[in-house]
Amino acid sequence: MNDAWAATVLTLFPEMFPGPLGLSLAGRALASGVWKLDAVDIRDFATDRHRTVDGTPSGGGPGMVMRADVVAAAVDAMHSAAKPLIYLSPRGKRLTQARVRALAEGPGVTLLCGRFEGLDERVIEARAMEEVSLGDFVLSGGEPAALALLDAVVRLLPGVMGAAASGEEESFESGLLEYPHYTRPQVFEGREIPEVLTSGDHARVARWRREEAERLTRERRPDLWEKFQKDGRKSD
Ligand code: 9WO
Repeated sequence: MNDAWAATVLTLFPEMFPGPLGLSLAGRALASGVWKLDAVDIRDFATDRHRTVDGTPSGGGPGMVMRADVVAAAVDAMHSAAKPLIYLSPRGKRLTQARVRALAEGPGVTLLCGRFEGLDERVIEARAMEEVSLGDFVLSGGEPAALALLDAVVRLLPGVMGAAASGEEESFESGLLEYPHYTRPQVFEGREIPEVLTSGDHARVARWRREEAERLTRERRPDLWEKFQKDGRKSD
């Protein structure tokens, strides 16, 4: 399948991939060629016999820094300019569902996973990398974030999740949190399924779900609620 969505991951731990993405729906889509994954060991681009990829921080301080020349060699060998080049970093722009959808609609992505204290700043600048963050926390490396980003994108690719994904996306695309979900048993530890959901009245169900999504967004994410109201006013 020539036009499969193609992910290239540059990492010091290629054995971390596909990891969980090799299972379930993403794994089946990978096996059937809906998407492609090439996990590349940055260490293969080291130039010395010790395969050195890092150095002590200039100016002193803890940890080690990934060398610009080695990272640049890996990017230049493996990255196609037709795809976004993303460095997973706590400093990055927060990933949103809209950006995930945009990535899914493109040809693929090159993801750069840092380790140690991160990359020499000069390679981030020289290769015009886009820094993306999944949230305000620090992992031991970019790989878990890369796996999460790829999961979010792959589930949106045609034929991977079907209606479930499109249904769920509406709430995020509309800027609201997901409404509550229920299924049998009818009673769980004395807690009933809300009557409206077993009423058979689809209009009432849709109204209840929208109201719940708005209530949860107001209560839990006032930032999203404020944006939703502004966007709603714009589209009025
Ligand atoms: C390591 C370190 C060691 C000693 C003192 C300070 C230190 N800071 C770091 C550090 O921030 N390492 C990062 C590890 C460098 C970039 C790759 N790593 C990473 C990416 N951690 N967390 C992310 C990440 C990526 C996307 N969204 C959230 C977090």
